Amino acid sequence: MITRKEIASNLERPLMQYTVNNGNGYAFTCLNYGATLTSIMMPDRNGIIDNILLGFNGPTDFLNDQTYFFGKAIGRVGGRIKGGLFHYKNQEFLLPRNEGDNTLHGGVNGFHHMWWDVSETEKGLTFTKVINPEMDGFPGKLEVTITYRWGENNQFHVEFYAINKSDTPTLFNPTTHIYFNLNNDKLKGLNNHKLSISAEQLLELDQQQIPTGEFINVTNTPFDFRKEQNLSEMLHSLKQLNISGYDHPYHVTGPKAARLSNLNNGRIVEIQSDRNGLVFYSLNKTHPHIKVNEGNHLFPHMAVALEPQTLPDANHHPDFGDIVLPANTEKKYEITYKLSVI
Ligand code: FUC
Repeated sequence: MITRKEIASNLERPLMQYTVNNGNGYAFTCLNYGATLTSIMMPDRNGIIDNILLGFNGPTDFLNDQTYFFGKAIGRVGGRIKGGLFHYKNQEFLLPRNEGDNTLHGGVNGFHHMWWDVSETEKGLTFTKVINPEMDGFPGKLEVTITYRWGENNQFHVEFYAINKSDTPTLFNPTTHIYFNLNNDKLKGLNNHKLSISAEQLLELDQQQIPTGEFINVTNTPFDFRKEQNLSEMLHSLKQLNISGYDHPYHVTGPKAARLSNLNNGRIVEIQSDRNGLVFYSLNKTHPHIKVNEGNHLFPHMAVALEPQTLPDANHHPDFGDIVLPANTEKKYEITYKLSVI
């Protein structure tokens, strides 16, 4: 069942909120701005139904955010692009720079900052947009479709499809920026969480968090999540090395990218994707005046973002994967979140 309501009418477009209920306590809610996922509700072991995502306190707080990207669709390209540059054959394209000289999460006018047309399907929603270079600063006219839908056994599916409807090449490496906190009481932060990531390597980053091109082996480091690990303990060991938290691209092998579970209440989220990267961000820097969910103040490590994508800055590193969408070509990506309780 799908319900919709208008949240605000005094904006460029009416801000609409949609809830897609899958029954038995499972439901997701999103906005037509940023294709933002504001909640995924699910039960725990004791039958308590709660939102497993972290996001702003009120739906209008999601407007204009350029810092946290809570629940946002990210594109055309997730992560950082060195120098905000894209070279193709003999051409050079200047991309929107929004973090020093670099491009982050599609620039200020990326997917997260756009109004989307929404249509309802049987168990989901489809967001569509025709994006011209004047709108976001990337080359090429891109027709984008994002789908959020329920599948079998409470699997939540995210699908990205784009077709380059121009004679100019462009880049396409979208992701979602949902942050998970599986506790009912979000003030418990990442306590009680266990995480595994199917990766033997992560990318080395420079001072500006741009990949150097080198891979680092996780063995004997606090980056080793091949076996599931207690997240709070791992954050503690990272701090012993004077690293404030996780903000790292993992090189994942196989379709099962990661698994997050809660020791206390039995909630499990398994993330599957067709990409070779997963950015693990433990929400390291926060402003204390920000209010989230039911009105609590945001604090560091209150939730975790696990962003499946092709390894960041791939357009400068052929061995990271291919994110170029040449003229008149199309591409589809899929992320599945398997939700369950033990
Ligand atoms: C992640 C990080 C960034 C940024 C953003 C909100 O993708 O890699 O550092 O802070 O999320």
